[in-house]
Amino acid sequence: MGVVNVTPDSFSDGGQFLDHATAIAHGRASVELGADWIDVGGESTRPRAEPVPVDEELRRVVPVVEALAADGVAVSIDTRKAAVAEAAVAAGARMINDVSATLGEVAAATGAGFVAMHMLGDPRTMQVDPDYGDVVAEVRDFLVERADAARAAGAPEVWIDPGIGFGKTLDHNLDLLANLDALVATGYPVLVGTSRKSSLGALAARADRTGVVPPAPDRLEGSIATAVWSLLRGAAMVRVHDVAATVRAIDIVDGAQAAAA
Ligand code: PMM
Repeated sequence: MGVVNVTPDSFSDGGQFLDHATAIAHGRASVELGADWIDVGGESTRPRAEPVPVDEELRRVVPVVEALAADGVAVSIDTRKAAVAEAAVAAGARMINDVSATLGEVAAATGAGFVAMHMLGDPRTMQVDPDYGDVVAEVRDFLVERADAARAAGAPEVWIDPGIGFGKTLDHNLDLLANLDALVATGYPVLVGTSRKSSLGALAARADRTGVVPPAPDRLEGSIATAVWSLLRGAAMVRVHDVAATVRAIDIVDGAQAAAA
């Protein structure tokens, strides 16, 4: 799943694709490079981000969804707002990617697929001392409850996502990645998004022993390593910014696995 953030302020690519034509071109290029889905979002959910008014979010995403869907691209809409999800599905989006995991009934009513992601609190406060007893069990139980509800309401296709970086410390994120099998065992297809996230910056700084945290666009090694790791541990899809490099890495590992079989 390739990311197209039509936002001025996303931590990973803010401002790069705010212009509709640039966003559409980036989505098309990502499909050419091997993305199966394009995830279009108009509201940054980075830590401490302020909410975007619904009219502004609609203005950002609907033309992009419409143009990509008209090309036959499988588009998901990354939103927490029912009105944006409905408008995006009307414009051709086939899946609602919801970091608040509250739009299961909208997915059911519109016939779109649904991604339920786990987040502790909301983006304004989620990184203020996140605390869990057992992060893996708590995230899994939350996701199963939301996914079951969406399925019972009639959503045709339901995914779960641990929400790496959404109200989690580095250790929480690593625990979730190490125990993805607990999510896979639920039977719901698992989506994982680690791409360019701050935990990868912290790990890169540790790994190269300089202590310098690379900026988001320079976290490629960690993004690819954790994408491949997630797929090997049973995730069905990864949400990434660097589509070409990730697809190449996946192809290489696929080839090695085929040779070993
Ligand atoms: N991460 C971001 C936004 N949306 N959706 C899902 N399902 N999973 C994620 O991990 C996720 C997401 C934040 O990253 P961005 O600002 O680069 O889009």
